[in-house]
Amino acid sequence: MASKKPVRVAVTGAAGNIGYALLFRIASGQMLGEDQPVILQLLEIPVEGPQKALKGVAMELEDCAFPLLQDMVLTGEAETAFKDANWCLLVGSKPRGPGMERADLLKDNGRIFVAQGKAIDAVAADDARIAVVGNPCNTNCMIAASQARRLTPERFTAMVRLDENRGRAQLARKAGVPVTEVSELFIYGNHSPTMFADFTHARIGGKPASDVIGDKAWLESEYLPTVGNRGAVVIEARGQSSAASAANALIDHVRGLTTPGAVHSVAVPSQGRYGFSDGVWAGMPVRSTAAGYEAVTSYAMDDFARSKIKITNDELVAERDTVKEMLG
Ligand code: NAX
Repeated sequence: MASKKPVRVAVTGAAGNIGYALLFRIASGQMLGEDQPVILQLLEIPVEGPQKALKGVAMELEDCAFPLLQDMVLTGEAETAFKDANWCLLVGSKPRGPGMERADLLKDNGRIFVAQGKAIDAVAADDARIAVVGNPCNTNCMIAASQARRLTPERFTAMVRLDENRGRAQLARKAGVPVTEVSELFIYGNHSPTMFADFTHARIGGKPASDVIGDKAWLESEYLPTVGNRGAVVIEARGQSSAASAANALIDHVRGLTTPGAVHSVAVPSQGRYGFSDGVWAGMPVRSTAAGYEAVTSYAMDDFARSKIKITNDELVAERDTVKEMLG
């Protein structure tokens, strides 16, 4: 059997924590399939420490002797990392430092995504798809997409899959059932504590989750903040932000987008769906197709859900206003 043409996967922030939990899974075939060869194109900031760390990660990848890993490119140049890339996984970004305002974080990271959006549009493959993880990921994704003239906005997605996975796990735990019993739990809006984990349409064992849980107050006042603040609680416990679970969610995000028929939460250009402002990238359910994906627009939202969507939309609009001079 002739082997498949390798897929080029560019990963930024490759020597970081998420990178370390991610690259080995991509190279072993967990993201794109066990018969799909890959070439990893790894970007780190062009200074000695991160570049040295990147070499160490590459040595470990080599030492795994993964049959699917055909080649690796290690670089500090975005144009080299994204050259002919079929997938661009934008993980690297600047962490929020002590005393740093959120607006400063938005602007500092915005500059990274302006440059990377331009580079991707210039050199990535015609079928390139982009997944943004680096925070604030919805707005960074919007900034990168706004630089593109060749690649369409729909190709740029941001990750809310970790939030979906967290939301499913918390519902399963409360109901005392395996996580596989939870379905139709989708994330709307921003990857931030304002996100809306829509329990109103979620199902447990095929029945409405709210009937199975039978505790509306818990769903509204405990469940939503638990899912929304989970990242902060993990940082508090671990002293570092979620890395393995974030890498796992990115594997799920890409696998979902490459599995026609899969329905899953992805932050996409909202196009005014579900009451989100046109032009922001908002989490919502999408159904993957052979050609890409289509948003699932069939869920009717009640007043409670609409009020939650308004809060997260207002935050996305405020973020967009903060970075408006960076939008190409
Ligand atoms: P780390 O600080 O461990 O790693 C980030 C790496 O990116 C560093 O090695 C750094 O040198 C590199 N980097 C910074 N700027 C770069 C640039 N311009 N080009 C290439 N590389 C660059 O962070 P890590 O824990 O790996 O998290 C990465 C990002 O994911 C952060 O922004 C984090 O906030 C975000 N997260 C997003 C999540 C989501 O669900 N969307 C959840 C997990 C995580 O918090």
